[in-house]
Amino acid sequence: SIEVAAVGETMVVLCPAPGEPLERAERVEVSVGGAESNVAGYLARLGHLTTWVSRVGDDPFGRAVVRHVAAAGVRVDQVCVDPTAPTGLYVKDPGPEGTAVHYYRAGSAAARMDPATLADPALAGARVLHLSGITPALSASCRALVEHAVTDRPLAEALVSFDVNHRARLWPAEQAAPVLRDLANRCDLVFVGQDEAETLWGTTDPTAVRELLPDPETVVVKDGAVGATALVRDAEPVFVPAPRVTVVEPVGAGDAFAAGYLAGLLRGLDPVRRLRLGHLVAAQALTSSGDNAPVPQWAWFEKLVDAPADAWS
Ligand code: KDG
Repeated sequence: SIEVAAVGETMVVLCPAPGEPLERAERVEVSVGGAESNVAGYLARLGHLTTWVSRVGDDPFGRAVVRHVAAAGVRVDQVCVDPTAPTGLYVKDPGPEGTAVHYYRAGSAAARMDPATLADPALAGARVLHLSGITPALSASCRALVEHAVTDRPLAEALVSFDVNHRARLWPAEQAAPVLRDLANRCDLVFVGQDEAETLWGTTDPTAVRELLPDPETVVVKDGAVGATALVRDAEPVFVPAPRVTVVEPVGAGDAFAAGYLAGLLRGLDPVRRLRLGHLVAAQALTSSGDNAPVPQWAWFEKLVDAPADAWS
């Protein structure tokens, strides 16, 4: 049966050719991106039976999205095709100061997800339900879906994993901060970047973040290229430095990190190894362009995860 269910919107991504500002672009590259389906794709690659739960329009972009996610080895039979709303789209504008993002997703099919989205008994036995803070920003019904998922726990067996993923383009920090904190606090495992913790809650300190999020069993605070700290209930915080890599494009690295961590958890590894796996999968994403990088299979990671500690500092 299903090990992991990941719920969220996935969009077609348009990105101009390198060096062409969007405003003058004559050609764009078409790909597919969505935080939760990125996590699902990496987990499938790492050998976990994963399903992506979502909604797309009955349109060519919707079919492209579903085909792309399925090609990564993810189950897509929980994706509803909605003939009354379009598939969302986002456009990247890479510039010298980073990549700006323009969304065309208001009123999308995925924004119509609601609590019933998780009602299928086929999901009942999942071990992990992965959500992100993007979904509650999409619509009132999507927010109700996330509230339902974290409070009523429709997937009774599942650990609920939540990547805070604050998207300023969807909602400003003042609005998002209390909602994301409250939702995160009702999950079992939370991923948050220090940069977003700063923007949302005014702190980068892992211990202070933990004080704001006392309820989950585990909070993982990520400090980009530096490393990540796991704060597990009743244990000392553990920090694992990130390996040095030459970054090609950072988009999607957080999703890869979450997938690596979750794979370690599903395989019963300790927090240090979970963090190492997070970094190893993230490194794959950082060193390739696009939102979802091709990654090696589990056997490749398995060797590196047990490397001696000094290889990691
Ligand atoms: O997570 C990296 C991107 O794929 C993601 O940001 C796109 O789902 C996305 C969003 O809503 O921003």
